[in-house]
Order: sequence, then structure tokens, then C-alpha cells
Amino acid sequence: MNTQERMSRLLWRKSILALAVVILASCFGDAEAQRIAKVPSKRYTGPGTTPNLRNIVVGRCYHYMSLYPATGVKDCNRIWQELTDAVFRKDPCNITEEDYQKLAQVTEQTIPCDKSLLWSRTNDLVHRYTKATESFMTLEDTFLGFLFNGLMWCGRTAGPGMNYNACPAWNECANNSRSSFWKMASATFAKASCGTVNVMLNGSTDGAIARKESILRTVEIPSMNPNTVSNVKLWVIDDIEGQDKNSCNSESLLELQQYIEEHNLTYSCIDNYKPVTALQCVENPNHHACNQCSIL
Ligand code: AVW
Repeated sequence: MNTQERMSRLLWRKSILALAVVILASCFGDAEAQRIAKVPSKRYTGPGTTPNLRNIVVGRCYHYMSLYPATGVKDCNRIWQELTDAVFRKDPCNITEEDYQKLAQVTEQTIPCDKSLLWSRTNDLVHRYTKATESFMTLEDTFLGFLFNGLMWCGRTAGPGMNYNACPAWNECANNSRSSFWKMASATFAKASCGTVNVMLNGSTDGAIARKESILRTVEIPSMNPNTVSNVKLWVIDDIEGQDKNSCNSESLLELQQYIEEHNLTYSCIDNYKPVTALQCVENPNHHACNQCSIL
């Protein structure tokens, strides 16, 4: 066999070997891909990530700064980046409040004393009230709350990006991407609150005035600083058409008072705070409770 023949045989062997390697690799690659595809992706019961989430969050960020210049200049793209860093490539049932700490830092805001308005079981009324008066601020009126209010999001373990098909519902797992976020945001707001902190409660609901597992009880009251919060003032508001099931001297309120005082905070309570009753009367002007003589 001459040199040329030996060279061509060597080349032929190398080509066969390379081909075998390619075929084997693609077989194993396919097998791996099929194995992954066969693992059933976990189904969550909540809706998936809100479509166009990035545009909504970044748009709200610029909108808030234009509405409230006192917010200062925030880096809206960095805020999006911190959200994705908190949830991308992670199990949506294993996201903690700590995962959102950087997001909390880049959205930091000074909360004016005496302006915080917390709430429990009054979601609709409290926000109608702060829109109408602008004299108080709920969590959803703060920069962080405004950015994410009403939105849904979760990542996926398979790679970067959001899961647009389904996300865990609020109670589906303890540390889910949505509930951990709102706990972190509520704690941040309560810690930053000072002076009198107001709380709007619903005097017409059955059962406890604030659920045992409510964010108000489990996160906000324990997060307030007794050195900077001078008073926790509860407003117990009855539905205009509803019954007066709870008032400041009800057992449920006295129990909440004790809980507040156990956290070294000072308590006060007012039934049917008139500015809120007046707002209820805008929509029910003929109701007997809206008679000028009864609200004045
Ligand atoms: P709430 P909180 N499923 O009226 O004190 C779905 O009792 O808790 O008031 N969503 C839930 C669930 C649940 N089981 N539990 C709570 N939520 C969410 C931040 C949901 O978005 C503010 F600063 C529901 O509308 C207030 O001071 C909301 O929690 C305080 O937390 C209200 O439940 C209100 O939370």
C-alpha cells in the first residue's frame, strides 16, 4: 500500500468515526429532548402571566413619575430587570420575600407621615376613597404597588422568560411569586409608614373584622415601627346598604385592639368616618343615611 492509499484509508476511517459520533450524539440528544418533553409540566390553577407585562410595568413606571414628580428619577428598565432576576429560571412555588429585596431597593420611596391608609376587606371602597380625595395613600397608590397592581406573573424552571399559560393561585403554595411579592410590598410599606397609620375596615362583613391570615394582621401590624408610628387608627365603615355587624366596641375590634397593643403600638378607633360616608352617599344620595342631618 503506497502512501497515498494509506492517507485515503485513514481519511475514510476518520469520516466513518465522525459520522458515528454525530449519529450517536443526535440519538442521545433526541432521547434527552424526548425525556424532557415526557416529564409533565406542572399545572398551576391560577391565570398565566399578564400579556405584555414588560410594556405595562415599564409604562406604569414612567406614568407614575410624571404623575408624582416627587418620586424622583427611577430606572424603569432596571426595575424590570430586578423582577426577572427574582423569578426567571425558578420554581414559581419557591419564591421568597428575600428574592424581591433588590426590587424593593430600586423602587424605594419616602412615605409622608400620617398619610398611610391600610385596609382589610374594603378593597373597592378604600381605592375609590383615595382616588376621590388624594389625601391618603394605600399600598396600591405607592410606586411599587402601582407598578404591579392587578398583574400576574411567574417564571419557569425550564429557562428564562415568564410562564404565560398558568401561575400558582394565591393559596396554591406558600411561597409563590405573587403572594411573596405582595407580602414583601406590604411589609415595606408598613415599615416606611410613620405618624398616624389609618386602617379602613368593613363593619358589615361576617366573622372577624380582619381575617387571622390577612396581610394586615400577619405582615403589616408586625412590620410597623412603634418608634415612628404614633397611632394606629381604625376606621370601621358599614356598607351603606349593609348591616352594622361590627363597630368599635365589638368583640372582634377589641381583639384586634389587643393584637395591635401587643405589638407596642397605640390604638384608636372611629365608626363610620364621615368623609368616607360622604363618598358612599355620592353613589346613594337618596339613602336615609345620606340625609344631610344624619351625616353632619
Ligand atoms: P383582605 P388583607 N386569595 O381584604 O389584610 C386571593 O382580607 O389580606 O385584606 N387573594 C388573596 C387571598 C386569597 N386567599 N388573600 C389575600 N389575597 C389578596 C396590603 C388579594 O389580592 C394592603 F396594604 C385580596 O384582594 C392592605 O393593607 C387582598 O389580598 C392589606 O394588604 C385583600 O385581602 C390588605 O390585605
